[in-house]
Amino acid sequence: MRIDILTIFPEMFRSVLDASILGRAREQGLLDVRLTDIRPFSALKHKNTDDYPFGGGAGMVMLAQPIADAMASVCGENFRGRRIYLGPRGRKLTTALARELAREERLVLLCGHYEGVDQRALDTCVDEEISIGDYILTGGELAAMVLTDCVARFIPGVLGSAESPEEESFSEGLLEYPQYTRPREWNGLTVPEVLLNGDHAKIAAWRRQQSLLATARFRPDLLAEAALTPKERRWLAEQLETPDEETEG
Ligand code: 21W
Repeated sequence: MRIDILTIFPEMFRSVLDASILGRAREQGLLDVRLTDIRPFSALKHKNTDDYPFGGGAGMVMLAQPIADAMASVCGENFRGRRIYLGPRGRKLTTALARELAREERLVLLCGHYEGVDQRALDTCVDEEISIGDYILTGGELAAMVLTDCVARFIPGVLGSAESPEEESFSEGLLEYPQYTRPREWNGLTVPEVLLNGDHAKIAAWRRQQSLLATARFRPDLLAEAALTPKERRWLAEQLETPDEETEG
């Protein structure tokens, strides 16, 4: 997949794109991320990319012209893919949306900065607006990195076979079970006995129970939609009635 990122701060992206799984995916040619600095596209003498808002008010608004020209330069004639503006009014990014975007040939991500972008650029140059959550950032760059990271995980081959995206948190609508690694005892704290005995059926059952309990405790809103068997629902209701009971092992 190719992802073009249009921004006035391309330098913000380097370490994120080079490190870890994104870095490996790019080395393997599974992901081709191209950064385009919007500023050189400005037709103004001083290469300005923003101006004061008509009608007054605080902050600056990004000019339509440099954005439209930068967009045209990366999209060319027969563009196939989705042109996305990262903005606080957009459709919320979810696992389902990331999975959907990962099937595209190309994505173009437009990052606004300061107070926003001239509406005419949004009306003519982008297909959709996506938000990463209900809080205010200083610009779309961090959101573009979040979206790139989240989408990349669903590109076939990006995750090793040991780390399939399906098995992870939210995929079944439940939170994850707690994890432990060596040493078996650390600062007087031990690892749950069930994980040390090699009984894989028992371990799977314990992890499932822990996922159910964690979800009930931290994100009870998720339980309504989660794929629980009737037996699991009864078991969980029982646990919540008698919360002190020992469930380990
Ligand atoms: C902050 C843009 C505030 C616009 C009147 C009309 C991208 C983001 C962003 C930003 C405003 C995302 C105004 C979650 C985010 C982003 C910067 C509002 C003022 N006054 N996801 N408009 N949260 N934020 N403009 O902030 O660019 S994705």
